[in-house]
Amino acid sequence: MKHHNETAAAQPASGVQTDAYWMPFTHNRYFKKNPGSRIVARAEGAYYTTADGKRLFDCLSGLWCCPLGHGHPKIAEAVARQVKELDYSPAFQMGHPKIFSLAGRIAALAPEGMSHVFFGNSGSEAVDTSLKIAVAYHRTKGEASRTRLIGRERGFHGVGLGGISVGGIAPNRKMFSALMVPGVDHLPHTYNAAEMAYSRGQPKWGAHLAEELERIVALHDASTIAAVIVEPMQGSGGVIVPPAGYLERLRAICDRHGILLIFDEVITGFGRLGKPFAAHRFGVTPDMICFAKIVTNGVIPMSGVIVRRAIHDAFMTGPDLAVELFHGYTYSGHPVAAAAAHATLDAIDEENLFARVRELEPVLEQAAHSLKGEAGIADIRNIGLAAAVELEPVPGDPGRRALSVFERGLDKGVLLRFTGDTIAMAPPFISTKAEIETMIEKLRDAIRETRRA
Ligand code: PXG
Repeated sequence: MKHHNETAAAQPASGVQTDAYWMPFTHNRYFKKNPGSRIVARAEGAYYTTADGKRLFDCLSGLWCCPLGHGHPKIAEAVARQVKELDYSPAFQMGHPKIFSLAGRIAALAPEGMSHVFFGNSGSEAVDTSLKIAVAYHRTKGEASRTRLIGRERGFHGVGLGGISVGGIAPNRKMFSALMVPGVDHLPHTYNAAEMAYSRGQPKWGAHLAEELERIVALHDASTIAAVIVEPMQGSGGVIVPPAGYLERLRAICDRHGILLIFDEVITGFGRLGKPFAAHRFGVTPDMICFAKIVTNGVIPMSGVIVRRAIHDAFMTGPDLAVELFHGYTYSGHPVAAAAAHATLDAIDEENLFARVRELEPVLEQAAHSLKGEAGIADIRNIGLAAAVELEPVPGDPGRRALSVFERGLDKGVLLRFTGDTIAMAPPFISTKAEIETMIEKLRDAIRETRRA
């Protein structure tokens, strides 16, 4: 009898046994005490259905990765067909047609001069790959002393050892400090509430912060620095938009000192800012672009690094039989991921989705900024189809306010994303104007209720 009761207690209404699964970036104990509407059963278009029967609007397009909507028929068919035709092909010393053509397609979408693509499976792998290529590149060029990597405060570059080293989010770093890549320095982040609160698009203040790179170069000497890596728009850090002129200055300083500039476009790549890449949106071409997420609409994991021709060519020396780069993953260029990516890029074209993002950007901007003046809001910012609402923390209890808003959102049919006390939204490209406005009205109600509670 006792045994029976214990089993019943551990078994939530959804019938899902939650114990064995150690959930990533999740308060496991709080979640498992009451999963409520947080077990997802199905998804279609811009909506999830939870195990307890709620319909939730997908305010962050999955985790920024499913902007074409769930269950996209073209992608689903391409994946099903590929599994039957060629489910796997060895990644090393072999290739398959779809991955060669996909590399060409992605290079063609990238800014002029970026010509070759190295594939991985996650954003974290793309980032670590780009850092390794940067250091190895300088070595092949006879500048083996260029090993230092420069990241930025508040940056998120995944959870690999390279990514957390150049990343700038303390909780992701502090437990692992002994494992950090040596010789890393950080630029200051560009957020300043006093100068840029409630900015729409790029803030006007802050381009001068790029000059901090000159100080870092002066301190360490350019001959020790391999690369600077930044997210053109910081996503996980809370939709922090680059000040006008800032990325241009970073580019100029890198050029002056022979330092490679890496854009981590895991979130911004493939249309989140209304152009293929943030590099296009901001008119700044880096030396490498990391991508992931949208490339397959989140259906099958895939990531990659796009490099300038000169970087690729620097490795293509020595005897023909030599392996030029000792790096790669079992699933680099997986055929099913390649099929999903081709179908995703086809659908983006056919549905004209980059233009759709540009159409929806002012809708989201208008709606999000209409929250200004609600009690308990500290800032609202937006660019492309992304926005963040920063809430004033409950004194002495950081994160509590956003969690309450998130939970009330679930009751109202919106799946919001919160980190700290920031609510981030990046709705699907296929959203309607009305859906975006409704999302914000539900957020407004959730914020008001939270204030009253
Ligand atoms: N770089 C950037 C810029 C990212 O945003 C990664 C690398 C790592 O990707 P993988 O595929 O290894 O997770 C990311 C991931 C959020 C959120 O809510 C953001 C990410 C992942 C999960 C949640 O902001 N970004």
